[in-house]
Amino acid sequence: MPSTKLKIAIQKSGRLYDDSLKLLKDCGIDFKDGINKLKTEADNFPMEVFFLRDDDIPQYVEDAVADIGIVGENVIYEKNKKVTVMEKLGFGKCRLSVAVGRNERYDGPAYLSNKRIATTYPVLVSGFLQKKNIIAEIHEISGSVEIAPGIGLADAIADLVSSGSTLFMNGLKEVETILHSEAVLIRHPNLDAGRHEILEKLLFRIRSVHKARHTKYILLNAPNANLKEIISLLPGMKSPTVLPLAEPGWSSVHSVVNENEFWDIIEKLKSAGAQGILVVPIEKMIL
Ligand code: PRT
Ligand code: ZN
Repeated sequence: MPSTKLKIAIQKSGRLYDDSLKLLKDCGIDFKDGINKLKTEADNFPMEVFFLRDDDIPQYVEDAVADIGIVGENVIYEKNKKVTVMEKLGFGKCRLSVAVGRNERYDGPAYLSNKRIATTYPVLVSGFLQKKNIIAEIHEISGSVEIAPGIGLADAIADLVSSGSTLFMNGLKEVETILHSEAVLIRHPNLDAGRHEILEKLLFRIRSVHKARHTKYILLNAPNANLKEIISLLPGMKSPTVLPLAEPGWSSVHSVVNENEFWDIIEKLKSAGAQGILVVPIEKMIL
């Protein structure tokens, strides 16, 4: 009997391609990448990788052609397929926003009443309009949405925004956010036990990689007289490791700190007499 493999669908090329590959590689999964390929097999993990257009991924996962997939939330909620969202992946961040001409006076969603809105996201936009009790005309177009107001095709647009420079360059301003989106891992709603087990292994690795990305390993030298104060500043996984230095009266302290509190803690450590502070990235973090 052939052994079970988990089939994952990722974007073939485009904004999610590099980060999706990197995530799998950071999880220790090796395979040849997807330029001019439809699928490949991992060398060291029971996984097959399919390279597809992002718009098709929810359908393939609903149909169990792929067991899992990596795709933007914007695509999932627009396509409304029967898939389960497992994990936010922290890349491909953007928002689906409504934008109008820079010089328009926008005073709330009522502005959009009876206006023409160009978008590639008709489902999400009509959901937004319904929620706001606004009746407007949605023009579904397949690309270059941002030029629609300039050529008289629409009064407003709803499109994905990340830096905002596309809107700016087209004389538009962002006035409403319909959805915040990032890449997520999705799965078919009913995976068999074998595939489920592989997925659990993958999720465990993904979470270890994420934890590590937000955490740094810190080493410093502390005068023994201030050890207590310095240790109290370091949360660590359990408690910091303290080792005596060759020089009497000094210790080496090792711990982990969260990225968010990092600069704050460094300042306090310095004022408490810590010296030779080294901060190094952590590759994986198993809790
Ligand atoms: O060929 P395929 O169908 O697979 O790819 P695609 O062309 O449909 O998608 P792609 O690669 O452009 O985007 C894939 C996913 O990346 C999207 O579904 C989003 O989840 C995510 N993402 C993140 C973005 C953006 N940021 C983004 N800025 N997708 C598109 N954009 C576009 C936006 O449509 C607009 O044209 O970038 C422009 C705006 O960018 P800023 O930086 O000027 O604001
Ligand atoms: Zn697409």
